[in-house]
Amino acid sequence: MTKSAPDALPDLLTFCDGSAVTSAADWQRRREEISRLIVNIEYGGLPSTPGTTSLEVLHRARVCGDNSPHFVSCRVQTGPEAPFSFLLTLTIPQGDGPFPVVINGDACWRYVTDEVAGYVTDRGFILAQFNRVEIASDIHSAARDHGIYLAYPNGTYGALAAWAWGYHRCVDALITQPFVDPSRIAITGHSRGGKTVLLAGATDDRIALTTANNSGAGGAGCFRHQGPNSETLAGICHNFPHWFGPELEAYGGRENELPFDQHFLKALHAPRALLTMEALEDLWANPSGTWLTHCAATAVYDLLNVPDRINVTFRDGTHKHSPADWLRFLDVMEWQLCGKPKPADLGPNPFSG
Ligand code: GTR
Repeated sequence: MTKSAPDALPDLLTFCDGSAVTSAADWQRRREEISRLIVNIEYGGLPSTPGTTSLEVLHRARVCGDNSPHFVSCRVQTGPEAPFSFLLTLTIPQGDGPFPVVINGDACWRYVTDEVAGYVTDRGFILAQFNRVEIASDIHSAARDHGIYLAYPNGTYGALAAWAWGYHRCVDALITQPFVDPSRIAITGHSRGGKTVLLAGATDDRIALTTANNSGAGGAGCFRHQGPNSETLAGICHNFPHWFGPELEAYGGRENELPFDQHFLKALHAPRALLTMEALEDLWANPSGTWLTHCAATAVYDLLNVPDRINVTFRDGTHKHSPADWLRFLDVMEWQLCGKPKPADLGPNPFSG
């Protein structure tokens, strides 16, 4: 599975000064240490939080006919010092709510078909979609001369952090709305969008469930353990330098010197619900390394007595965010946030046991 055994992963339950984390109160302090390390070194920090965020409704229509969900186009607007805005579309089920919400920022990929949107509203959930590249471009050579970089010029944050900030602003705006249940907000994204939601969920306690699909390197995948044909730290920094902060690249080939690995990012979600979804033929996304970060992060969920809140699923097949993935995610959301029973089938796991 590995070319050579990786050094042990950095211990989540030991403070930087060597003392042990033994209680939930300790974990809150350790969480701050961990958050500073990984968010700053890997992602270049986050853009600052605006003083205000508002939601302006621009258009409202029925999806198809009188009894169908509402399709609402909105603008998320930050202010007052650093005005920046982007579009958010809401597909809202019939009824008065308040409804749980699923936020997805991958509108640039258009894989959320009408069928998938219907799956979300059929469960009684709002689907909230935005296009993360409105916030920061995903062109590889992108200079910091556009979008959020103009409104929030300070810092060294990369595009993943800028996109994660977009999720945070959607949450700001949505929780002010009477038709939204602020205690049941889920976020989901695929691949680079999965890396984004892991960072967004790790840094915002208002998000009750984070689901990253096939997120790989810089997401759920382990830097120290490279499964066959998986993406390396050096490779991803070379090909996508604009995604990360400037410090990460130096760890290419020196992964064992990183003061974290991706189990830190996962553990930052605890005790909130986390689901990472992997595909067994998506070797580039390092499914076996994802299993390692999952196992390591469970230590924190166990400490907090919520072992069921962290889950990983594997399915056959390749890299995609398929309708079947959405159905599995929605089953887990109903389990984690709505009191429904645990789904009977979470897929095969060739790595356990
Ligand atoms: C790949 C990249 C992966 C993953 C993927 C995607 O080319 O190497 O890390 O993010 O793109 O986002 O589709």
